[in-house]
Amino acid sequence: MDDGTFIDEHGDRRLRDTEFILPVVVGTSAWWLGKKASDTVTHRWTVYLKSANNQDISHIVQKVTFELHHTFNNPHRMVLQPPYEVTEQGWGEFDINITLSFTPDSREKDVSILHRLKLYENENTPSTTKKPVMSEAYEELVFSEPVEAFYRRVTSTMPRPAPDLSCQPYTSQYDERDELDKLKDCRARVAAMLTDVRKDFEGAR
Ligand code: SLL
Repeated sequence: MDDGTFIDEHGDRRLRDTEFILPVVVGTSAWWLGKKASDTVTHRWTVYLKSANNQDISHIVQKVTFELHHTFNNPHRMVLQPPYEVTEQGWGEFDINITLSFTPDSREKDVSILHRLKLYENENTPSTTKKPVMSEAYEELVFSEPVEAFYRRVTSTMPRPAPDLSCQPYTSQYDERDELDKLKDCRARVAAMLTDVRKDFEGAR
């Protein structure tokens, strides 16, 4: 009888046609040090990874490693518990490779996300010590046909709030309705553009 599961090549039972989605946000927040800035230290910054809906994800994530620029001491920073963040001081912007490892029972491969540390707003916005410069990106990590035991374990756990990040007050609160509105907006614009293109095309014939 088909119970919606199958055994993969490693002998793990997986759920057919099922997806487990983990929405996350990666970001940086940077404070300009103003009068306290020196040549080598102009900013204090934090790079972080959090669940997009502020839930504790430590039952899914085993560790998060942040690969900093080689000018930092021990650039390979491993964080085993939430909050998944690293705070440092420096002078320059660079790309940070963020690697997530999942709990072994997921049988999922590590996932890497590249995120650029942002210290400066655009040219027309002067630096201020009043609020941090933020840069965030939303990512959906999709586990397709997940291992059944893992899926049952993580979906039966009551969601718990995530511990606060050090830059918590400045991080965005992800709102699905906002995103849906943006998507609708995009679709409408694409449809309008297509109509224009079609009109031009018809006109040219
Ligand atoms: C740049 N390509 O030139 C980049 C490199 C490196 C930033 C930025 C180190 C601080 C420290 C630091 O801020 N490195 O060693 O304490 O802009």
